[in-house]
Amino acid sequence: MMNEKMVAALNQQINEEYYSSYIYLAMAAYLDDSDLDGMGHWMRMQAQEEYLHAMKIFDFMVERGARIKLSAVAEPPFEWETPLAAFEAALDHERYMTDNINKLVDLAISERDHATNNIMQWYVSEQVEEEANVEGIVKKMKMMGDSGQGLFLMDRELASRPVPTIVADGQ
Ligand code: OFO
Repeated sequence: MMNEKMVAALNQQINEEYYSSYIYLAMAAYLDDSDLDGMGHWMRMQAQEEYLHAMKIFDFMVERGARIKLSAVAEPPFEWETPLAAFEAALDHERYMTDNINKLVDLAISERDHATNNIMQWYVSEQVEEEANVEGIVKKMKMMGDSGQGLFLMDRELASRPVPTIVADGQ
C-alpha cells in the first residue's frame, strides 16, 4: 500500500511525463513546419517515449493498488527561434525532469517506500541517457553553426531514430 504523499507525487509525475510528450510534440510541429522532417521525426519519437514513461508509472501504481488521478496538461510553447533553440529547450526540459525524478527518489527513501525507490532507479538511469542524447545533438548543432549543409546532414541523421519501446523488465 502506497502512502498518500507518494501517490500524489507519482500522479504529478504522470502529468509531467504527459507534458513532456506534449512539449516534444509541439517541437515536432515546429520542426516539421520548418521543413526539417528528420528533426520533427526525432521529436515525435521522443513524444512517444515520454508517453511510455508516463504509462510505466501508471502501470506501477495500478499494480500497487494506488488510485491514479489524471490532471490537466499544460499548454506547451508554440514555437522557438531556431531549431537549435528548440533542442536547447529540450535539454533544459530534461534537466528539469531529472530534478523531478531525484526528488521522487528522495521522497521514496524518506517514506521508506522501497518499491517506488526501485522503479525510480530505472528513471534515474533513463534521465542520464535522455540528457546525454539531447546534449549530443545540441553540441553537434552548435558545431555546424549557420551551415545549411550541416543542418541538412543533422536532419538526415535524426530521421533514423527508431520507434521507442519499454519492455516489461524495465529496459
Ligand atoms: Fe521522461 O524523460 Fe524526458 O522528459
